[in-house]
Amino acid sequence: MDRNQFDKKVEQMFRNYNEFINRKNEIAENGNGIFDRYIYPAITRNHIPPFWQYDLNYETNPHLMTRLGVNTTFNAGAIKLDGKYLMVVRTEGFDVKSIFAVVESPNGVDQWRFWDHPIVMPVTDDPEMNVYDMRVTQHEDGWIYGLFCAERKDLSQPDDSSAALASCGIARTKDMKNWERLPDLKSNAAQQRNCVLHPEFVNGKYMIYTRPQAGFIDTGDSGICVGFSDTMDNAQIDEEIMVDARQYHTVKEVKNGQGPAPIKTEHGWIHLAHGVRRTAAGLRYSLYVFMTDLNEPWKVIKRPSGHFVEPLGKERVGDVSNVAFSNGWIADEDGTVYIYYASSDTRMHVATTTMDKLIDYVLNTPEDAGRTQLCAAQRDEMITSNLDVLASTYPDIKF
Ligand code: M1P
Repeated sequence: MDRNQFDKKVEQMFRNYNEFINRKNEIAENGNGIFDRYIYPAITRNHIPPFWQYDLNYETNPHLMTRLGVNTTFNAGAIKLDGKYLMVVRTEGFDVKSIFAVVESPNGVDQWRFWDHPIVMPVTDDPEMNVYDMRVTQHEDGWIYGLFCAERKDLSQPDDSSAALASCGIARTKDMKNWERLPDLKSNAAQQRNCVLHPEFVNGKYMIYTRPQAGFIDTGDSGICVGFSDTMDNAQIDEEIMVDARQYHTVKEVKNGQGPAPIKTEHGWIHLAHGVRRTAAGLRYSLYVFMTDLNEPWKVIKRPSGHFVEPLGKERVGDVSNVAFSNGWIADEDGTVYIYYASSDTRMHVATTTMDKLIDYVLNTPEDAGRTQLCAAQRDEMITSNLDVLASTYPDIKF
């Protein structure tokens, strides 16, 4: 194309881009009363600025080709800072390397805009191949910590080109722009993924949610655990206590992992986690919620049954299908809770609820009755009560 066509195409590209990222999102109909989904995903690869992917120099890219493509935008940490809603998105390039990138919204729901530059995360003296799934914690020590998976080739298996080691990478910042890399977490586990820093000191120590793993994919007999460290400068946990174990015939039968840092309420800490089931179609990831004790956050005190968010409709399809995954949420001052979840390792979504509803959900959703006969009786009891309510209060409703 000639220079004139090139210039016009660049201008059109940015017009389309601005129109797209300024699009308003809307609550989808048919909510479940617990939270609202939205009609559009929050962040997709179409939100990536053109100058991240195209060489805009006519001399070096006269066909205006994508030079460094971005495939997916998912598994984002989240924080509200200086009145802005921020996500730290895992952007996966065509080269299959994940890069953390901050996106900003004025309202937590739409108009997400990527900061001009991604985070070029400093490395330790053992640089990793890949980083992903940052959990952002505003800790009471004054730092904002990002804990993420740092993945390296497993050099003990040189003949297996996919053998990898997952460990917990740690970095901290005050402004989400300048990151100080700290040594990776040391623990007794062979591998770690889904590690999250608790926002408060517990008995004077940093408390870290972990998910010790036997291998890169398999977790062995682990679940969501916690360990304690005297410092984050050289974080080390000597012992891990089980918080929430995997369980036969539940949404967390095969494995689970802590989502974002828990939210503190007067009743206890509310946790968002993912659970994994094995099906004939492969693994299915959904989100579930539980509450732990205020003073002993490793003790579960409430377990609403089943999943909280499942991959639904178009969310079910993507690079890794049938996955709902969350590592970010924001509890706002006005009581709104923004739940950021990724679908199928491909795109980000937002769902909104309120603290009141979330607390009601945790405190009043029945626990899993344990087995099918008891679950049938549990449901039948509610049906019987509802039929009474319908007959006495809503006699005109037909069903
Ligand atoms: O592909 C689904 C998810 O798989 C992993 O999660 P987990 O360690 O619990 O199996 C992670 O790689 C995550 O990024 C991914 O979304």
